[in-house]
Amino acid sequence: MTLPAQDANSPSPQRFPVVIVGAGPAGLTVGNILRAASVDCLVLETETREFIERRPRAGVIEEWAVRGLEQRGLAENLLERAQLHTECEFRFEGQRYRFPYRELTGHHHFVYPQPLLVTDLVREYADVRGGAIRFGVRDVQLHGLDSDRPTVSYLDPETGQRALVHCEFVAGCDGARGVTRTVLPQRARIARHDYGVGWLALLAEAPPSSDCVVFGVHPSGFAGHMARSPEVTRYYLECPPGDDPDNWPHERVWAELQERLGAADRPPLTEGRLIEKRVLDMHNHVVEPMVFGRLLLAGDAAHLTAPIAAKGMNLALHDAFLLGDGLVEYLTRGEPGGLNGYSDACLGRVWDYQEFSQWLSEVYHGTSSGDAYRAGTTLARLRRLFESPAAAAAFAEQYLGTAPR
Ligand code: RFL
Repeated sequence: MTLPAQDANSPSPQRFPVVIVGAGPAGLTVGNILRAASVDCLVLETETREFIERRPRAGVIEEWAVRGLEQRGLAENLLERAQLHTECEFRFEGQRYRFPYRELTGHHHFVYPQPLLVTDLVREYADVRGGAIRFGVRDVQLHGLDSDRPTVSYLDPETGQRALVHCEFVAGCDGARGVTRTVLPQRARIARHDYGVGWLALLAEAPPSSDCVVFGVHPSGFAGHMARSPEVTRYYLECPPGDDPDNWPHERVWAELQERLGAADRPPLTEGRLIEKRVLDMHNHVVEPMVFGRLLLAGDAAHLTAPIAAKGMNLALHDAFLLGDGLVEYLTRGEPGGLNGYSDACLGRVWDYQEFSQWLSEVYHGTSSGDAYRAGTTLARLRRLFESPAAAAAFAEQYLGTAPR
């Protein structure tokens, strides 16, 4: 039975069939799918709308994810504005090697900054589909998740009062540091992997220095170059985990990028002001299963994937499609199949991407590990990509997320 929705501003307890905790790509996509089927839901978000519309993060979106957004009426701006990426380049031992994945497979990547996607999703959810959303909430608490009538409460930023919401399902889409992670029962299995490296994540006010993504595999450490727009480029530099960004002044950053991404036949990188500089420790985790009573996890709340393989937002969207569709089937037609199979259907792709991330991490970090044996096998792996069509095809399938499943 579906509970009738109420006004989110009402002081008395509110009722929504679904409460979605977190307005990232996962939560907003679930919300949009529910609203398209006229299922009421309430999204609770700790940050402001302006903040989530500007928070810089992902850029690379896989083709199947874009098609999934398109089928749900959520990709109009993306399809108009995203860049298509068809090749990437590896640089090692002073040489550069192009990997033309569209030529090999017929598939490409889309590049569309995450803040633009979030802006599109929040506008469609709140302004077009009339979805309820509360920004700036504090101290979200979840209760009765093992019952079929859970409740969610939060501190309302305007009144300072605790607001109570009755619901049937809670979608935990609040990222890797949200509240839903903290209420998991003991039966939750959390698998963790620490790569033991950090990445200095940089955004530079500088035009891209290559027409494709570039991966520099260098004895001093990995470096990455990714166009974000004609004016802004994302760069990464491998660094010790927990390093202080202040250890990386402008001159040091650019000297390391020039060295690690250098190639004999290429001019130096175009330098510019650094507008973001933060150290990310590379670690992953997976929560299994992704469903506990009436709490259903999606996206980074269930599985954190370090940006090594640019997969996190893609997985968040995959979960959100399955969760949104499953909730609609159940709440509008009483069919539980999608929800019952939700966790297993997500985890197949999650583990596949985790494995690729681990494989790629060795390629990126092996030569700088200080271990001559790992450095040798890393270079053998890299050369194989450009010498063996079978190795190239296998890499392309993982890189593009096109493996049959
Ligand atoms: P998000 O985006 O973290 O959204 C969660 C939302 O929940 C809110 N929140 C709460 N709300 C209510 N109550 C609470 N207690 C709450 N606690 C938190 C947060 O404010 C936030 O708005 O999770 P979601 O939706 O699962 O999406 C995941 C993606 O954001 C993430 O996987 C990607 O950004 C990862 N990632 C990349 N993924 C890709 O697929 N391709 C890429 O190219 C790519 N590049 C990246 C990345 C992540 C990066 N960083 C910063 C880790 C590059 C970087 C640098």
